[in-house]
Order: sequence, then C-alpha cells, then structure tokens
Amino acid sequence: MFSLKLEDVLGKALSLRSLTGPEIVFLLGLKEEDEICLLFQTAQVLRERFFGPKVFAYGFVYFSTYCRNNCRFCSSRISNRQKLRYRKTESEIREAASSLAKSGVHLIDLTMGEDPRYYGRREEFEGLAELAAVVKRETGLPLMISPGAVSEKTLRDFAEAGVDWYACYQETHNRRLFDELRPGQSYDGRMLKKYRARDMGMLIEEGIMAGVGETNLDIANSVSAMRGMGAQQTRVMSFIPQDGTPMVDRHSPLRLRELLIIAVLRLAFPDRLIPASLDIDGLANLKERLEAGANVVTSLIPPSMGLSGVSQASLDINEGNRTIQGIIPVLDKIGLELADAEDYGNWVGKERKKLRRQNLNCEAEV
Ligand code: MD0
Ligand code: SF4
Repeated sequence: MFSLKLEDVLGKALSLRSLTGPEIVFLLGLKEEDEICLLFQTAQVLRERFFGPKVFAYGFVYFSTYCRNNCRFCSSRISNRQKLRYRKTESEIREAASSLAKSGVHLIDLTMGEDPRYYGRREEFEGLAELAAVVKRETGLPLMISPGAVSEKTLRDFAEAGVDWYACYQETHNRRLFDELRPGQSYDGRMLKKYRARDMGMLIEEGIMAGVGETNLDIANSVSAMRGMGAQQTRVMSFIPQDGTPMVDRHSPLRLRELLIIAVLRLAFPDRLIPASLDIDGLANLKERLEAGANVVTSLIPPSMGLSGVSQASLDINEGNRTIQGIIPVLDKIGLELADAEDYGNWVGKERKKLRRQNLNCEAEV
C-alpha cells in the first residue's frame, strides 16, 4: 500500500487539481492536531482566493412543517405525533421574507416538508411558484426553494417564476444508507430532480449528513456525486437526534467530523458555496465552521414570528442570535466580513449565465 503525504495532497488542492477518492478518505482520517490545522488553513487560503474576506448570509423561511414522508432522522416525519406543526399563510411568508431582507441577508430560502396540502394539488404548487416570484420581487434578492422532490411540471413552474436555486439534499450517496434514512423514497428519483432543475437553469445545492452511519469512503463518493451534478453549493450538516423519531437515542457526531468534511468540500470545490449552518448549534461553532472553509452562513431566522429551524427548531431564534446582528461579531473576530447584496447577486448572476451557456452547448451536441 503506498502512503499519501499530507503536504502533497494539500499542494495538489492548492494548485486546483481534483482530489481522488483515496486522497479524500486520507484527509477525513487525519488525527494529529497540527495536521488538521494545516488542512483548515489550506481551506481558508482557497476560500480567500475565490471570495476574499466576504461571507454570504441566507435567510430561512421554513413555512410548512407538514410532511408526507417518514425520514428516520427528521422531526417533521409523518409518524411523529409529538410534533406541533404549522403552515404559514402567504402574507406571513412575505412578511418574514421582507423582514429578513431588511435585516441584510443575501438570499431567501423558502423551505417546506413534502406537505400533503401541496403534494395533493397542482394549484397549490402553482400558487407557490407565484408567491416565489412575488417574494423575489418584493425583497429584490435571489431566491432558493427547498420544497422536496416535486414533479417535473412544478420544477418548471419554479424555473419560470425566476427561482434561482433548487435545494434537495440526498443526505447520503450510499444507496443502502439512503433507503434506511429515507424509507419509501426513490434514490434515483431524488437525484434526477437535481439534474432536471439544473437543465432548467436553476442552480443546485446538494447536502449530506454527518453521523448517520456513513463511512469516509461514503463521503468521498458524495463528493464525486456532487461534482457529477455540478452543484454550485455543497453542504454537510451534523445529525441532531430529534424527539419523536426512531433515531432519538443516537448520538450527534463530534463536531470535528463535520469540520473535516467542510474543509474537504472546500478543497474539492474551492470556488463553490459551502454553508456553515446555524441550524445545528445556533451561534456556537459558527467560528469553527468558517475556519474550516465555509463561506455562507445559513438558517438566519427572524425572531418572534413563530418560525422554526429544521434540525434545531428553536435554538437561538427568539434570542435574536440567528440574525445578521448575531453573526457579525463572529465574522469580525476572525477577520471576515459580510458581503454586500450586490456581491452575492453578481455571483448568482454569473453562475446562472455559465449554466445557461453549458445547457445550450449540451442541447447543441444532441
Ligand atoms: C439550513 N435549516 O440552512 C436550513 C436548511 C434548507 N434549504 C436549509 C437545512 O441550515
Ligand atoms: Fe419530510 Fe424532508 Fe423531514 Fe424527510 S427530511 S421527513 S422529506 S421534511
């Protein structure tokens, strides 16, 4: 067995060459503190090269916590009878989005479970596409939608309404683990949605979960799946045990694991967006996530509007910590700064243009 040298692997990443599966597995297995520090420093150098000191921030509106699915890790799963659910009205959604926009976020992420109200009726989705267009107009910000594995027609409605991003996380690219985590859902069907959204010109975000029984090789395979779909935003989130779910007694993984994965994502996707989510530990560990190479803070939630997070339903929300004011002192401490809305708008505009060009070239080839 040949052995890899850390300096070689980091050097390769710094010269923007793709890392192989074994190299990724090697990085994820680092144990020595000084080696891990070198990895994080390299991730920071790469982030700096493409984004300078600028960090983006996303406002999050989880507008329906109803879901027809039964994911084992998720508190919104249909068989969780303990869950107090809500579904926000159009005007509540617009109000939350506007208040986030006023606070200075760069994007609005409209998220819901696979709410049967929507999945049962076409008109509801049509209404949602219209609402997305209204929110985009009213806030003047790019828009992400995370509505689950919607139909082809609905994806098209979103694309036509001007939705910029489609987010739909696989959580794992190990099919056996996927079947365990997302019983009754189709692995290929979910993957296909992202490819279709991309073909329609929407940017895509792919995400994985750490601490659900995945191996380092699974993570390396996820990196290659993310590369294959051309995701513009790639994320990892630590599993948080949820009351009322079959995984409530499982432990949340050590945060070091998530940090190593963030750093590996940065090395693998130096010029892509990589979130540090407030939905895992609230403000705690935000600094560490950024120091591992993340460049977007996600899950900012306006306080006192009755909105919840996904993994952390209430942590730090009403305290006003999941806000722009909450994160700025953390950015300051490590020499980072909040980007302008214009910086973000330009990034999205440029990527969407690139994608349209690629899509046209593909059409020309067939
Ligand atoms: C977050 N809670 O950013 C949100 C969520 C959905 N598009 C994003 C997982 O952490
Ligand atoms: Fe529903 Fe999404 Fe939760 Fe699965 S992860 S139960 S699809 S809200």
